[in-house]
Amino acid sequence: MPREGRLPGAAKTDPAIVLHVDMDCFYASCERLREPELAGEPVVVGMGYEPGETIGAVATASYEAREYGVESAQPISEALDRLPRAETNPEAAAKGDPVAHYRSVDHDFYKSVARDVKEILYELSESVREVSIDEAYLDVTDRTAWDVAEGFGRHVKQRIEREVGVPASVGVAPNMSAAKIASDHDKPDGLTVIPPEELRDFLDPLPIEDLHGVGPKSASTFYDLGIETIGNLAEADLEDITDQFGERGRDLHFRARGIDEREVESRGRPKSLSRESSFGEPISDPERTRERIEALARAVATRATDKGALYRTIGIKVIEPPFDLATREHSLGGPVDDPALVHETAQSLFDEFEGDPVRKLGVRVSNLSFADNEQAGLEDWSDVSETDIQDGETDTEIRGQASIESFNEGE
Ligand code: TTP
Ligand code: MG
Repeated sequence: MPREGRLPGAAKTDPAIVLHVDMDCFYASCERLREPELAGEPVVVGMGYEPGETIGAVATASYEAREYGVESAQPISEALDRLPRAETNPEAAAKGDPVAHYRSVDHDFYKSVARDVKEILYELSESVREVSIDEAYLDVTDRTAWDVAEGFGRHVKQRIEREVGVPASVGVAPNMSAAKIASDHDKPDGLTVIPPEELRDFLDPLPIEDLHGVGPKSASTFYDLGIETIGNLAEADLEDITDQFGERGRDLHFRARGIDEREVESRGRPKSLSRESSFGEPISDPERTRERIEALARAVATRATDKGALYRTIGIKVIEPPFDLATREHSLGGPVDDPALVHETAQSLFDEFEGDPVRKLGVRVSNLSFADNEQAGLEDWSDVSETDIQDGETDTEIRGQASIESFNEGE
């Protein structure tokens, strides 16, 4: 049976494994990196703040400082009311009264630390979506499997901690929206894994504000509608929600139901574009493999055309039972945008496997070049604010249509 919200056929694409990394109290953790004596101490990093002054706003506070009500965007003067400066209040510090260490934002230093973290992330996946200095999504579908996803997430955290020295929270889930919720779920130093079959049960009881894209304003509109949890939204009538929130409401409603078709795409130019899907049971019927190759080739070629990408190499990936992976590719004399050729080449590369039982098939174009020689045309939906979510939605629709068309085998 197709999963809720998916049209027949589209359900055959494997659930992705998406990992979201969000560094803990990032600027404060960076300060601790160069001043290890700040470990375990309340630390406040101020924007527009100069040492000894009371001007500026809190960029971030360590979790120890948050316990005293210090939070991002608060005026430094207010933070100082809650937590006086450690340096100028040695008696208070000696008595054990709460005090904090105040530091000014040093953006260049934080960027260099972030670069080291991102370098690790790029080693872990080809699809890394950076959304801010301390946050990124990774598609790790090809690097792990659900039954070992927790170990993989732990490995990511440990690598960052060991090689860079700053703590991260990691979420692993079948889509971007849920992965973001997962990384937030157990901060700091958290690791939350939500396998596909547990997604709805996980999301349902969470407060509606936990859904990314629901700020305080939207939350209060949701309360007015009697919607307090993500589960309430999932059960709500889609039309009521779009009446209130427009198209953005549609996205939120889908995400509440555990559906988010956005793909994790690296910013800038992709190195390759691929599409793969698996068969429930291994199949060897040439008619069915041919149909599937045609659908995958069409999906990949359409994406390339949409992005203005020309390709010089066309390849396939074949997984035979139990898990034997084979790849074949063919390089052309020059870059092309030729959907028929993608199909024809993929099929002829598959000829040697025809008749063998196949568990999974993929088609890839690589060696990409871009006709416009510009970054423009690549979607940029950085998923950080309530408005940005609308961009994501456009993309979802385009992708949604592509996959419905491509995988509509009527199974
Ligand atoms: P966040 O990831 O939002 O916050 P954080 O990493 O400090 O804390 P958390 O453990 O909850 O993830 O933002 C990353 C950095 O961006 C943060 O360290 C400082 C900066 N920032 C600001 O400068 N101003 C702000 O209002 C916020 C929210 C963040
Ligand atoms: Mg963070």
